[in-house]
Amino acid sequence: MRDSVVATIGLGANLGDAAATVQVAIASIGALAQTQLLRASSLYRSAPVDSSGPDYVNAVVQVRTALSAPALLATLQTIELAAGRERPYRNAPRTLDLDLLLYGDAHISSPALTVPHPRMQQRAFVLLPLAEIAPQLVSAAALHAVRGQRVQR
Ligand code: PH2
Ligand code: MG
Ligand code: MG
Repeated sequence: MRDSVVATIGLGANLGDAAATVQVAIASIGALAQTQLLRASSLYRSAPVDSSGPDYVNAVVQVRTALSAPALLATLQTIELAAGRERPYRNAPRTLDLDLLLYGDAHISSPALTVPHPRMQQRAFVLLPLAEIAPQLVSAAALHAVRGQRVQR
């Protein structure tokens, strides 16, 4: 793929059949135009962080994509909508959340998108699956800092 970038995407769901939704979303991401799925983590069960409702199912994937960051974000939002995503309030329980965590080594700060994701280093439900597929991106200190959060593979 020409002019492509490795992007890292976090998946989360805690309404409906969350595990099935996350599996379908991984397949949908792999089917995106100009995008190739490189690695997908196992599914993890995690306690809600600053959120409510049932436990979440979380995962992280890496893709190689020729889509720009805004184009990738827009396509991820169409996958969220197809899964019935509603946004009644911040951090509400959700059928599917797809977060662009990293886009190569880009630093992006726009009203619509902040990359690297500003809270990823504080969240075990991101760091543990990320460490499974890209250990070089996760420091021992970061893992140590989130050791109190309940996350189970
Ligand atoms: N996502 C949030 C807020 N809290 N907690 C868990 N365990 N998993 C998530 O994916 C999650 C969360 C906002 O996107
Ligand atoms: Mg999120
Ligand atoms: Mg989100």
